[in-house]
Amino acid sequence: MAYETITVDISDDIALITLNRPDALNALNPQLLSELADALDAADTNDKARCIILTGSDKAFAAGADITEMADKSFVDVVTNPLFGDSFERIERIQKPIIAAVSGYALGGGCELAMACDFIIASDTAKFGQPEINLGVIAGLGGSQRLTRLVGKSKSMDMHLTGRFMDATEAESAGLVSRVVPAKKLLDEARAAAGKIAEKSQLAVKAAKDVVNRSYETTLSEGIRYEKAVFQSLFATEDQTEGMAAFKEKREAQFRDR
Ligand code: DAK
Repeated sequence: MAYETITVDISDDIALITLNRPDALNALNPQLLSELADALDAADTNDKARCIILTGSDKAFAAGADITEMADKSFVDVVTNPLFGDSFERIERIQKPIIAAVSGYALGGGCELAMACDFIIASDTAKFGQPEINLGVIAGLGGSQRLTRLVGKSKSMDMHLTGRFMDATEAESAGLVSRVVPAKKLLDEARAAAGKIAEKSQLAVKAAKDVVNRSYETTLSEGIRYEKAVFQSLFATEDQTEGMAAFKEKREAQFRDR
């Protein structure tokens, strides 16, 4: 499919989706989010993609929702015609792992998009923030909920109330990102991580994503109960038999996603 605001490259079992509105620092608008949701849906059902990387440019992962397209909206406009339709919800429903590879600015909706991915690998130039307060509004794509769960109330409040940016070092120590790498190595590192994931049984990968995400939605005891049931279900797969046999035989497992 031809996209105008993103590019998609599928190779080596990895779908690399790059946000591509350079003139606006990849600001999110309805077209971009809709194309992104379409591309993610396509990758989710494409056997050639076993892991997805979402990235932007060196200067910006995404500098937020497009302010110029929002500026003239009224309360009635945003209530009756939600800016992004159901695109963000579609992105949140993707089953394959999505790694956000973030360089430069990830602000407002851009930070929220990165957090909606499964984990974030940041370059040492990355800057995260929820600066909507500077525009007289607040986060609108889950930032108040996801950032708070990731970094705790104090730092989340700080970010949302002052609008300050967090650099990559702070983001790593706060738990917002999983690792920080030199900017030049960002995509290599993301590809290496995606490659590792692509080698695994995709049944186990899907299950792991599912149970970790469940921890955000439920109590500890219910989450543990759910994890146990999903764990047990994997003993119905050939990949469990193969994975454990390979360990015993001291060889690499050959997973077949069955
Ligand atoms: N929107 C539109 N254009 C943007 C943009 C944005 N968010 N961010 C940058 N640009 C544009 C700039 O206007 C500029 O365009 P030209 O003037 O060249 O035409 C170009 O990108 C380069 O930006 P700068 O010249 O400003 O570059 P600098 O290096 O000087 O500064 C910056 C980089 C990232 C610090 C600065 O651009 C900046 O502060 N940008 C705005 C960051 C921001 O406030 N982000 C939060 C946006 S509000 C919703 C849910 C969620 C949301 C909305 C609705 N619903 C559910 C309905 C989310 C809201 C937000 O994200």
